[in-house]
Amino acid sequence: MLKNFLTLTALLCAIAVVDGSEYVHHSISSCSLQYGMPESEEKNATMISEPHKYFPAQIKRIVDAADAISPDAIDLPDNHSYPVIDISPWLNPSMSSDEDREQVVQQVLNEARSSGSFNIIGHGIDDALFNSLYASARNFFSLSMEQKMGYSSGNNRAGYVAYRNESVASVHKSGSSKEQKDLRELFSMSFPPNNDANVLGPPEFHDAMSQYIKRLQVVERAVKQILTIALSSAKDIDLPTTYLKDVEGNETGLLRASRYPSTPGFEDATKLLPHSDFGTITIIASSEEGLEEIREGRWYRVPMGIGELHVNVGETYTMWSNGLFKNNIHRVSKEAKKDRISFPYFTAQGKPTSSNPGISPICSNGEEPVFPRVSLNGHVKHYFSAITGKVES
Ligand SMILES: O=C(O)CCC(=O)C(=O)O
Ligand SMILES: [Fe+2]
Repeated sequence: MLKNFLTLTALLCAIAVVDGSEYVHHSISSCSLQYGMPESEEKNATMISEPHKYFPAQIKRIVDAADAISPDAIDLPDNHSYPVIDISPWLNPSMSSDEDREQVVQQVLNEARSSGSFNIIGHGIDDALFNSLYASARNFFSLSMEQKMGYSSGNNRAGYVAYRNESVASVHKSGSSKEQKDLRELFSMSFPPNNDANVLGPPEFHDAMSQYIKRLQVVERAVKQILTIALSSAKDIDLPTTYLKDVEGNETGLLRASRYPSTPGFEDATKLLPHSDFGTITIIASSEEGLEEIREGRWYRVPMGIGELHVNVGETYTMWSNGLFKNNIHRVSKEAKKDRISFPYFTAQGKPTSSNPGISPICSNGEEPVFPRVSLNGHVKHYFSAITGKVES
C-alpha cells in the first residue's frame, strides 16, 4: 500500500509543480474538522484546550517517572543501538528505489511515534563545513565579553545572548537554584534573514552559519517530507508530501550556536533542564556528548559526533499529528563536562503572524481530535517570553 502511495505522492507533487496549482484539502481528514471552521466549534469535551499548560505538565509527569527509575542517563545497550537513519534515498530519489525510500519512512515512523527522535546520516553535509562551523564558533565564543556584547541585538533570536540569560526553568518550574538560568551562551541567526533582522557575526562565523543554514534547509525539507508520508501511512490518508508548506507556507528556522562552558561550582547542575522543543522538528549538531533524552520511560545518552545529526520532534508536530508523533523530552546533562558546543536548528513553518489560523490535527477517518487547531507561532509565543524574560509581540 505504502509503495503505491509513494508513487502516487511523487505523481501528485509533479502535477503541482507543473501547473503551480494549490492543493485542494477536502480529501484530507482533519479530525472531521474543516479548515476555516471557527475555533469555538472545534472544541469538544476531550480536547486539550491549553496546550501550553498541557505540555509542561506532561513533561513533568514523564520526567518524574524517569527520575524515579534513575536520575542519571545510561547508554543504550549494544544489542539495541541508537537509531541512525540514512536519509540519502530521499535526497537522491532518482538513485534509490521505492523500497529504499519506504524503508526510511518506516524507520522514521517507528522513532517519531516512540521517543520522537533519531539520528540521521546521508544528509549530504560534508565534514569540512562542520569543521569550519565548530572552529569559527569557538573563535567567536573566545572573544572578550565586551566584543561579544557588540554582537547583541537585545532580541534573543538574533545575535549574541550572554551566559545564563535564558531560563527553561521558568516554563517548567523546575530545577535547583543553580539551574534557574540555562548554563549556556548563544549566537542566533534566523532563516529567512528578513524574519528577524540578523546580526552579522564576524565574517568567518557568519559565512559558516549561512552556508550551514542553506544545507539544513535541504535536510529539513527531506525529513518533513518523510514525516508527512509516515503520517499518511500511519493514518491511512492521502497527504501531499508538501502538506505543511501548502497549508502554512515556506520553511523557516532559527539556528543557534550554543556553548555550555564548564563552570567551577556548577559541576552538579544540569546545563539545560528537561523540556521538549516547541516547533515542528529540531535538527542538532554537536561534536560532544551531553544531550540526554527519555526513551521508553528512562534517561539515555544520545550518541553524537561530527557528521551525525540528531532530529527531535517538537510539540507543534505532536499537536498537528494529533499525538501520533511524540514530543521528544531531552536535557543537556551535568555530565557534559567539556566545554560543549552545539548547533540546534529550530525549524518552523510559514507565516509568523498573529492572523495565521494554524492547522487542525491530522487524523485518520473517525479519529477524534485531541488538540485544538494551532499555529506554530501561536504556540511558541506562550513560552518564548518566559524563557527570555522579554515580551513577545
Ligand atoms: O545543545 C543541545 O544539544 C540541545 C539544545 C536544546 O535542547 C535546545 O536548545 O532546545
Ligand atoms: Fe531542546
